[in-house]
Amino acid sequence: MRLQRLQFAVGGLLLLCAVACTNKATEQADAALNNLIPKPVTVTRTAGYFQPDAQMQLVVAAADSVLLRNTTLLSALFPSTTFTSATERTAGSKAIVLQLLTDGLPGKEGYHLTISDSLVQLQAPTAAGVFYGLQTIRQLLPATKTTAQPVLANCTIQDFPRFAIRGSMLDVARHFFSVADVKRYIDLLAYYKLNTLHLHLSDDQGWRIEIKKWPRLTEYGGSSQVGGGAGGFYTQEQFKELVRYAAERYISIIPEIDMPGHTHAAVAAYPELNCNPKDTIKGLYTGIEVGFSTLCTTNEKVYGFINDVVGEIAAISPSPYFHMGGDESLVTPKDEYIKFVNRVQTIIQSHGKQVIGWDEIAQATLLPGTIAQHWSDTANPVKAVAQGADVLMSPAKRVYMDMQYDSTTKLGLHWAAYIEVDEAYNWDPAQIVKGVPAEKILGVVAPLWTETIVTMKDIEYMVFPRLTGYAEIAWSKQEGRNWEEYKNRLAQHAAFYNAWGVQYYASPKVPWK
Ligand code: NGO
Repeated sequence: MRLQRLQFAVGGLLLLCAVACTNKATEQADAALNNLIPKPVTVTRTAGYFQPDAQMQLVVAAADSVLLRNTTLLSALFPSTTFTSATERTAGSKAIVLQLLTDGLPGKEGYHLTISDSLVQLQAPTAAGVFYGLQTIRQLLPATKTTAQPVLANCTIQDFPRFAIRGSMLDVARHFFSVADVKRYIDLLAYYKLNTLHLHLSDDQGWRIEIKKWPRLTEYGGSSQVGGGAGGFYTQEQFKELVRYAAERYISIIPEIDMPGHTHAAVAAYPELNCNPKDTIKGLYTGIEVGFSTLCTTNEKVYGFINDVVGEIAAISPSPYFHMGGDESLVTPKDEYIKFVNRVQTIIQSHGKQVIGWDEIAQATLLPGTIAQHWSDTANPVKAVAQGADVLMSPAKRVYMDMQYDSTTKLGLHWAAYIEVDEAYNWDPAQIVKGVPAEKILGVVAPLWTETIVTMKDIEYMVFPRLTGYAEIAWSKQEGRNWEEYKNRLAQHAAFYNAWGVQYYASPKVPWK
């Protein structure tokens, strides 16, 4: 009798937990559906929940190796014992089905996700679209993997990005960051459906990529950084590894070699590239002034050098783009600067790449396909558009993640603005420069310049949570986007930051839970 009562009590407790735990799981599932970032184009809640069981199947066409690779990501999200892989769903079993399907799906990066009691169906025209759908599923699940089965709220989601290029720029020249740091950065970009990492690979303080024909660029030019630390560089093999790692996450790396200005490290390594009386600095430069260096644009040897550099990088970089910098060449005479940009565009194109440059390049004659990246002077992107060029949006006042949040921020600079999290979110790329309409905007890239940024933790603090908002600006439609609604969704993303150990800035403007 006693034993019976005890069994009854234990059974009751278990039942209670089952109910309470399920309630917690369904509450989590409902909240997650409302807190997606970037916000999908449409989300329709339908009745019920998908509750995985022990026989759950993961269904994907075995012939498709890229899709198969995507599934490893998915298996990692659920407690490991639950998946059996199949090419066809067993009738009646619970399943997650990934499908490549072109019919009726919007845009090549879009996806369609339907969740019902027994089926999660993810369809997309490309493996990239499937990957973005998987990121949505990731956000629908608890940020920290538990041993209990998670629950998904039934729904239909239609989604596709607003802009083609959605990314971040990382300056690895002012301070060098290891391959491991860059990989972690790539992982964080992927979670928010960003598809571009622009690497700023050279500047006055350091040259960060091996060029076999010009070895002193890295041996000497890469051996220091701001403040005089050891610096560093990527070998071509390491660069390829970064490209591969990023590509698995549908992120493409755009390499930038900044020229003709921002080149002190190169001319320190090879003084014959210099004819600039104003660059009187002996040896390597470890300060943070800008605008004092230039390649000797009238010296033929310089163009041979550029051809070698672009050629070696183009050969290991699958991106269709090569970024030539072109900003703040303050000591290059203007007519020489224009001739230089005109000529370097042809060199880059001869290596099969489309040119990107900071917005100053719009003063030159842009070749068809050349893209201007707007950061400062609004006259420049207007000039670019007048020449038929597309524009990337990186306006310093809004998206420079090296700008301090407010006057109490210890890291960063504030020459362009203080950018609190709401300021970072509340703008429309199509409204930022009169004369540059949405159709001419190829994308949004949020740069992190690293004059004051030394460690991965520093990176994280300046980047998050602002980059989460930039990802939404680049992906989601403008209509209906507003800070008051967004800040509540953002608050929930602390769970992801915490799960990943991201040291984010806990802005007082966000109602963190
Ligand atoms: C400017 C400058 C960079 C600095 C950055 C600091 C551009 C395109 N050139 O942006 O060299 O690092 O500001 O905020």
